[in-house]
Amino acid sequence: MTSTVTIPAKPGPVSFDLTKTALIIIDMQKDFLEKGGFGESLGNDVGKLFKAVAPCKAVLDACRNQDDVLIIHTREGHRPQEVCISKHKLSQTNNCIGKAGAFGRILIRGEKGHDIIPQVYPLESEVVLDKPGKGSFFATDLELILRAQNIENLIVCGVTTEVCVHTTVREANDRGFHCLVIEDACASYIDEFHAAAIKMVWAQGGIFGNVASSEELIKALQ
Ligand code: C5J
Repeated sequence: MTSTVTIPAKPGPVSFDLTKTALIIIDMQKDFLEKGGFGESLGNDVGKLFKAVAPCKAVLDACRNQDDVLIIHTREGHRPQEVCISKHKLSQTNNCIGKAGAFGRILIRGEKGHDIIPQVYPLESEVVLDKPGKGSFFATDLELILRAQNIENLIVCGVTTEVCVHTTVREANDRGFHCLVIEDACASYIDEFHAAAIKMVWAQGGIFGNVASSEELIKALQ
């Protein structure tokens, strides 16, 4: 039985063997999507990210229906002892990390705001990856997991498009993984950054990967 699906995408269609494919959902955490968290403390309108929630959930459900697709959720955050945030201390505006917010200490592991929003909450069987940086490969065992599971392709959703999604796609591309970014299942606080980041993925012959809509992916999986 073949498990290969072809998905219409930019700049051209992609064929993925689902046994070698993982869905990676980036940082769909309260700290980025809800008021009182990290995103809002940087002055962003967190409501902007909500348009990605329904497409992200639809993609997650479609992948859950495929027994073969490995599902990974990432969470950006730091240890309660704040020993792993030196990079953020370099920034004048990111210094809210560790401070008390509406959902506990901002962007700290174990706090309410660090957790994933209920709409796309991980199942026990799914991988949850805590990362201290923007990229999902930096200081995590993601590459080990993907290589051990013979994964070659990544379907990528989440927030924010130009920061953690893009950094992860760039890291993955350099490691030889084929990324398919789901445009409407990603979002940014800044509309033009989302548009530019998406175009950067598929432009120049798909320099970082391919881009499809959630509808295109879900139809191909049916
Ligand atoms: C940011 C992220 N924007 N998940 N993190 O700091 O994109």
